[in-house]
Amino acid sequence: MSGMTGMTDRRRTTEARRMPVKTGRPDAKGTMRLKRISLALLLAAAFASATACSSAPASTGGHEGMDMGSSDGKQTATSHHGDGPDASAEPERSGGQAGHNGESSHDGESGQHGESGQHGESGQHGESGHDGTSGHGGAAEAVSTVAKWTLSADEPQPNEETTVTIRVETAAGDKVESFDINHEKKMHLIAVSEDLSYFDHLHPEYEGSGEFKVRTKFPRAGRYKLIADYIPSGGSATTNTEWIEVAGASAEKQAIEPDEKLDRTADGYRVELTVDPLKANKEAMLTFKLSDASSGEPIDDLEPYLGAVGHVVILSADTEKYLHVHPMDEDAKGPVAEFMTEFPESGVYKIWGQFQRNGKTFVVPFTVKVS
Ligand SMILES: [Cu+2]
Repeated sequence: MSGMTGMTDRRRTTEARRMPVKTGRPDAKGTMRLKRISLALLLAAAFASATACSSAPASTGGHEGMDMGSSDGKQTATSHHGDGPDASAEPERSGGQAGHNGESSHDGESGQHGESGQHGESGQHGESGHDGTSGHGGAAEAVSTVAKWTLSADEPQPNEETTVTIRVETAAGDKVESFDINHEKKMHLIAVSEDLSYFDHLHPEYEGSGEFKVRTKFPRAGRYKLIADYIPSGGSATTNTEWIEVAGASAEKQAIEPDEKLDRTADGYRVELTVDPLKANKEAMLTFKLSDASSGEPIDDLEPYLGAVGHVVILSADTEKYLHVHPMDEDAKGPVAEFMTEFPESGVYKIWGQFQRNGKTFVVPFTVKVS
């Protein structure tokens, strides 16, 4: 845990900039926002590491940009594209935001859920990350923000309720009061164990003055990565990440191996996934097909969850690349749900599909190897 607080101090300040190209610099905590350009660009950008504007519009900009690889992991570039269809609609916008439409407001909820990672809720939103505040040419004023993370315990214990507080400020340390609702929430928080065996999707509650809180439990000792997605009003979709450490002897990490077959059963549902193509830097269609695990009947009455038929979160095996994807048709009900995305580079990725039916959300994980 030292991590958390320690970092705060070192965070550097970055001011909001309006340069045309933003760099994906992780301001301190790795805030990066991507602007949403087209899907493809976005993605590419997100992960390309520094690129200049000219070369890639969405580029992550600068140098400091996304090095996602940074050891402290703080910066994740997220990209979310995901929101499929509209992605291209708002070129100047920042990543994620555009995509979502469905936001209604509820913010409030928050919270919590679970611990188990398994069902988290889902929500999504996407944003992306670079910092780009305004982006290219954007005329809008952009707000560049950072997150300061605090845990209720210096050393959270496994399975013990822990409150995570995320304070969003401008890079200069000023308060940020207002956040856009994205997929029904002001903030979406993804928590994963380092080996990606644990996944949760939480919605911290906004308490005003830029502060969000959520209570959760981390099931085992070891490191967890927390990824907060939000849109400061007037700014663009932002992703801030933080590593935390849960006390105790770490259990053995599970290897992150690609699934032999993208067909699995969870919560009584059989879910078959196809990814076409499983290649980096190409638009890839993720198609989930759901049926009742026992009867084989197709599931055609999925319910919207956070404004869409499903939400997909994708992380590279090293946790550095984070994609948040929304369905092509948010109003679909199954048995098929399609999502368009683009893997930024080859490698192993874990994909969590989140759906809701009969008032209950469920999560189905898959691991793929992208060539
Ligand atoms: Cu969410």
